[in-house]
Amino acid sequence: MPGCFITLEGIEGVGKSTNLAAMAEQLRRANLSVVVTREPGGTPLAEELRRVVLHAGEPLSETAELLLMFAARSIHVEQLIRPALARGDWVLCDRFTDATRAYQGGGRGQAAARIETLAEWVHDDVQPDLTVLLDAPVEVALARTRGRGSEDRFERETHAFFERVRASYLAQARREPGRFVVVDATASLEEVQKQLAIHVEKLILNHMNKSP
Ligand code: Z5A
Repeated sequence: MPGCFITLEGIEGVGKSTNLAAMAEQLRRANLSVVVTREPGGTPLAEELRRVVLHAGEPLSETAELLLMFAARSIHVEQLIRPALARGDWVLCDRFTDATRAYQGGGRGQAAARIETLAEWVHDDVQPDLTVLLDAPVEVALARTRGRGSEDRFERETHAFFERVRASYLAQARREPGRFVVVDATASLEEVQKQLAIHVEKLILNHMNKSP
């Protein structure tokens, strides 16, 4: 039976990396085989593209940024995500195409139709079973990452940019309530992890009920 694909989304600082680790631990305790990965990146070559897109040493057009995100995604899906799901693994991914919809679509203003064409081309057969949107006001999320040192191209963006990204994420969650769960990331870490554990448990049970 194919595995399960869970993605974590949200603006910078909402706690994706922190909570991904706790979710992976929960799945392992349930004796499931887990692959933890991230975007952009996830394979050596896709990580090279991540470095380019986050730390380009020269101006990068919005079109080039969008195409680099999907180039990295194409490598990641082909080399890691699709084979892992085919083996029956549970794949936990820190960001996926919803991030492109939010950052390149909502944030930069790239046309939704263009993004959907690329998404269909690159991973029509690979879609998340569950997407957790960790949501917090921009000032709360950004305050958590302040003082971490050198900033990438996105971290240098304006408050207004992150407001557009957050609004796009929330609109996506409203459009696809069957796939998204929105978790209040301003709650304590303990409370956030309690909420996430409930959603993961539900998914495990649903998946087990589907098995032949
Ligand atoms: N990007 C894009 O534009 N298009 C795309 O298609 C994709 C990505 C895939 C890199 O992403 C950039 O790529 C990203 C969007 C763009 N840039 N931005 N912004 P990334 O995911 O690698 O980078 P990030 O979002 O900047 O990650 P982050 O800053 O590490 O955020 P996080 O993983 O969500 O947060 P965290 O590291 O788990 O937590 C931050 C701190 O908050 C940490 O000290 C925690 O202990 C603390 N924390 C976490 N939760 C709580 C709660 N509940 N209470 C209190 N404190 C907490």
